Amino acid sequence: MSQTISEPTERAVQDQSNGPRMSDDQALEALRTMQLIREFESRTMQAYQRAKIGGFCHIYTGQEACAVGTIMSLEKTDPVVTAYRDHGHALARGMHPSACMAEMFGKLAGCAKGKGGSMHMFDRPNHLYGGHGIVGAQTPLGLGLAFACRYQLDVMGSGEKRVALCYLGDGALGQGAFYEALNLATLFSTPVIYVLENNGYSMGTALKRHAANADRLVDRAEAFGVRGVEMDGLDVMSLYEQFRPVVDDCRERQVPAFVDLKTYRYQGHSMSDPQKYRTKDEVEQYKEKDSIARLASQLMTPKDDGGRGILSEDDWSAMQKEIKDLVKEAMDFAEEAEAPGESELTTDVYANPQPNLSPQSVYGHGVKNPLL
Ligand SMILES: Cc1ncc(C[n+]2csc(CCOP(=O)(O)OP(=O)(O)O)c2C)c(N)n1
Ligand SMILES: [Mg+2]
Repeated sequence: MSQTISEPTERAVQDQSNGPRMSDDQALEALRTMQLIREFESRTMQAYQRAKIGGFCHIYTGQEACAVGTIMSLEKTDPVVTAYRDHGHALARGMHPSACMAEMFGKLAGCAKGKGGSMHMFDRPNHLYGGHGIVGAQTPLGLGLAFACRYQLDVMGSGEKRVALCYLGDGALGQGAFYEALNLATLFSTPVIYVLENNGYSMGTALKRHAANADRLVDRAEAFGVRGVEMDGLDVMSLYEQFRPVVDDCRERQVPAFVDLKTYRYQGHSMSDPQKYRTKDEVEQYKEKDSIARLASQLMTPKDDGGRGILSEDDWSAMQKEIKDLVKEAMDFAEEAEAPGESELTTDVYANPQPNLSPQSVYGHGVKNPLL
């Protein structure tokens, strides 16, 4: 059954009292990061088709404003955790495109030494704690990260109020672990913000077919005493202006929140999805509301006509070219980078390696276990 265009963006988006306006510099930065993600994803698809990338691979194109508008509202030390559609979050969090692409190519220079691949982007210096493949599994982890922030503040006297951002897809709303996490979030008063990237589908199942009371998903959070807010996930400036006050409030009061972002993915669920469950027309209608085209146009429109008037056609072309070159460099880097050696089979695998395991029991094929 195909989803109609009235899903999900025409569902009521609550009126929000807006926070600080996105500055001109921030708006340009948002445009650049969103375009970086788009270009990166288009190269990722090409590399996947050339069999340079193995395993599952989920493309973020269409949802760029979600990662960018929310991550721009954070401090650098706020922890972030997400699901498997994670390349955009990694880039928005500051991971270098070369480290991200090398990870997908399974190379040693990847952010997880090539052992995680597309679904497991991990970047501790930038406080990104994955990339998780089990639907909903990141939701208790988000709670744990927020609990750690609170513990460091209250018990260890860090003096730093932090918030944790935990992204989830609409499909993850069906996981019980999420409600266990919401329950504890209120009980323990943890500053976790659950960001629902509501793209209207869980694989090939439309939201209305998998979620009861789909027009009021915020009620689920409110049932646990967690504030729930709906926002347009296709307009990065308004998203930032509404999301930032939520972050500030959760940081200040050290409380949780839930944000339902209405968005859309242009590509199939993963690289192997024939997309029989939706029409081409539906995708085209969402492309007309494209978040990057919208932002570029807002920045190019003269002030007198209600825009920002800070970007010329030439500036925009130059920005696109600079990003194209950067992503091409990342591709070349990933292609040429060294593959992990056999010794990497056991590093970072066990926190407490068991010395009494025989090499055969670990590998079977007579490969020497360097830990033994
Ligand atoms: C526990 C579990 N069940 C099933 C799957 C298979 N699966 C992978 S992605 C997915 C759909 C999730 O959709 P959603 O949460 O909306 O995220 P989106 O792909 O739209 O970003 C499913 C069912 C899984 N990975 N984990
Ligand atoms: Mg979804």
